[in-house]
Amino acid sequence: MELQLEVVVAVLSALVALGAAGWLLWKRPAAGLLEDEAAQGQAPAASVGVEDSSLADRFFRGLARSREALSRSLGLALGGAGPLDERLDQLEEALIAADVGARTASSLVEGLRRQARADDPPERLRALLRAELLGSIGPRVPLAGPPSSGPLVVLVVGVNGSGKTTTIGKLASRFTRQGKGVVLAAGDTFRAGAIEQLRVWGERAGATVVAHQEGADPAAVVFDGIKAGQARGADVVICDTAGRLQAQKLLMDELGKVVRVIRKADPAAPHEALLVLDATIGQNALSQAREFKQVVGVTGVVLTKLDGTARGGVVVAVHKELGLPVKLVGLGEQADDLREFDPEAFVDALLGPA
Ligand SMILES: Nc1nc2c(ncn2[C@@H]2O[C@H](COP(=O)(O)OP(=O)(O)O)[C@@H](O)[C@H]2O)c(=O)[nH]1
Ligand SMILES: [Mg+2]
Repeated sequence: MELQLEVVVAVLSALVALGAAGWLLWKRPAAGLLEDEAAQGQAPAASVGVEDSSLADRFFRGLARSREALSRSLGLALGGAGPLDERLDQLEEALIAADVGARTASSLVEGLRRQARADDPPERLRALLRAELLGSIGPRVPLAGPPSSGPLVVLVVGVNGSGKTTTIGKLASRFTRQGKGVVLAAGDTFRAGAIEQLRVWGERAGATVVAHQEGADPAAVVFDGIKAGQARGADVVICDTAGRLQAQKLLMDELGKVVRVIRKADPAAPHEALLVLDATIGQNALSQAREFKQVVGVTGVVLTKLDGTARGGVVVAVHKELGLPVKLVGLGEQADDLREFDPEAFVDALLGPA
C-alpha cells in the first residue's frame, strides 16, 4: 500500500515536471518571437518599407472587389471556347469593370492581341496579361532617400478626405521607429480640426509638430516647419496641406505658393511631393491627379483605403496615364497600415489564383 502511494507520488511529480518543462518550452519561443518583433520595429532600416509577408494577403483582401469583377470574365476570356478576338473583347470589359479604366484596358488588350495566338493555352494568356499589367504599373519606386544636406522634405497633397493627415501620421511613426527625427508642419490651416488631428498623430509618433492658428498662411507654416527641421537637425520634415478651399482655383494657387516658399527654405526641396488618392473612388482619382500634377511637381502617389471595398484596379492606370509611380499604399487606419507598393504582389492579388 505504502509502495503504491510512493509510485503514485513519483508518477505525479514526473507529470508535473513534464508539464512545467512543456510550459517553459512553449513559452520560450513565444517570448523570443515578441522580442524579435520589438527589435525589428526599433531597428533603423535603410528605407521606409519593412518587408512584410502579410502584404500579399492584405492586397488580396483589399482587392476582393476588383478581383471579383475581373474573375467573372477572366476565366472565360482566357480559357473559353470562342474565337480569341471575342474573348479578348470580353477581357477588355472585365478590366474596365475592375476599375482599370477604358483607355488603359484597351491598351492592355491591344498588347495581348499582338502577342497571343488562337491556340494559346489559358496559362500563356494569363502570363501575357500579367506581364502587360506589370508593364502598365511600372517598376517599384521607393521613397527618396536622405538628401545630401538638411532634412528630407516631403510635401503631401490631395483632396479633402483622401487620407493625407492619416498617411503623414503613419509615415511619421514609421520614421520615428527607425530612430529618425521628424517634424510635421500643419499646413492645412483651413480647419482648426485639421491642426489638432496632426498634433494627435505627431504626439503618438513622437514627432515635433509646427503649427500656426487656424486661417494662417499655409506657406508660412511650412516654411517655419522646414526651418525648425533644419535648426534641430531633423531627418525628415513632412508638410500637410489643405484639400479643400472655397474654390479649387484658390486651392491650386495656395499649393503653388507653398511649393515656391518651400524652395526658399531649401532650394532642393520638396524632395518628395506625394499625391494622396483614395482608392475607393476609382477612376475619379485620375482626374484629381491631373490637376494636382500640373501645380505641384508630384513625385509619387500614395493610394489609400486599399483595404475594404477599394476600386484598386485604378492603380494600373495611375502609372500608365499619369506617368506617376504608386510609392505607398494605405491598408487601414492604424499607424502601421502603410506599406511600400509592390507591383508583383498587387497584380497577383488582382488576378487571383491561376
Ligand atoms: N480604411 C482606411 N481608412 C483610411 C485610410 N487612410 C485614411 N483613412 C481614413 O480616411 C478618413 C480621412 O482621412 P484624413 O487623413 O483625415 O484625410 P485628409 O483630409 O486627406 O487629411 C479618416 O477617417 C481616415 O481614418 C486607409 O488606408 N484605410
Ligand atoms: Mg487632413
